[in-house]
Amino acid sequence: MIKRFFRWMPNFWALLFLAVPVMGVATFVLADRYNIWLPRDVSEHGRTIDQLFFFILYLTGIVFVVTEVVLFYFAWKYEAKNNREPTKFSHGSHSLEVVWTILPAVTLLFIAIYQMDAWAAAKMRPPQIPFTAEVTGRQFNWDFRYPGPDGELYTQDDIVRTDGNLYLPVGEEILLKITSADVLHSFFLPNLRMKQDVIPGMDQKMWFKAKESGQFDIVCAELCGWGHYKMKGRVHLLPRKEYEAKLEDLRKEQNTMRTTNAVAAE
Ligand SMILES: [Cu+2]
Repeated sequence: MIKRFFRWMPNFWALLFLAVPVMGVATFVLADRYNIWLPRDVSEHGRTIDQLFFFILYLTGIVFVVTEVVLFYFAWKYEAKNNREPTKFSHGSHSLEVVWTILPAVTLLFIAIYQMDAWAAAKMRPPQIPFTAEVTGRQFNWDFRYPGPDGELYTQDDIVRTDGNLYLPVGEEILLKITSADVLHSFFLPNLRMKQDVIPGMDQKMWFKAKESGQFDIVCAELCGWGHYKMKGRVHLLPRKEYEAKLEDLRKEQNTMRTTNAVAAE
């Protein structure tokens, strides 16, 4: 039966190979319509990151389609059924190999230079401002610590939260300090186009400016143990006034808990 199938459709393998670029391009074209494309960008710098992403996507996309079509063409043309002559192997072409080594090398070098500014802005030039909050990754939660009214971290009036909700002001430069209490994690804010590996024993910095208020996902992007899947949270981007009121609420709540604990301990 299989034999009969191949007699009926001698170029089956060539067509199967052709299906790869066709489905690949179709997925790309339809992704936006079915909402499985990039999450909405609410950051000020995100456009630069997205532009880089699209530039590389189109570049690799064109190479991908051309390669797949050539593969299809040869699979179709040299199908064994229609070519009785045995294959002849060649020892390769020296100049062709030089060309296909130099071309990708130049392309990679170009991308490396082209993205340098974006990298420096996102990873090398932190703003000279006090920390907005500290983020601690632990198996399997994100903990947040905010400076109290004195504006300084690690003092008596700090607010510590372990419920996975991070509150930040919108439209302002934000500087986060990122640490780990145990293993490698990765603090990922998809809607802010920000991702930073979290490494035990190291203090990392992350900075950005959000341009829209709302609630967005916090994810761990580094497999960190059995509970990695549930290491998620929410970032709440609030206008200045609401943000201040929220922090004040959290501080009061914390103080009440402290007083209650103190009373209970007596
Ligand atoms: Cu994780």
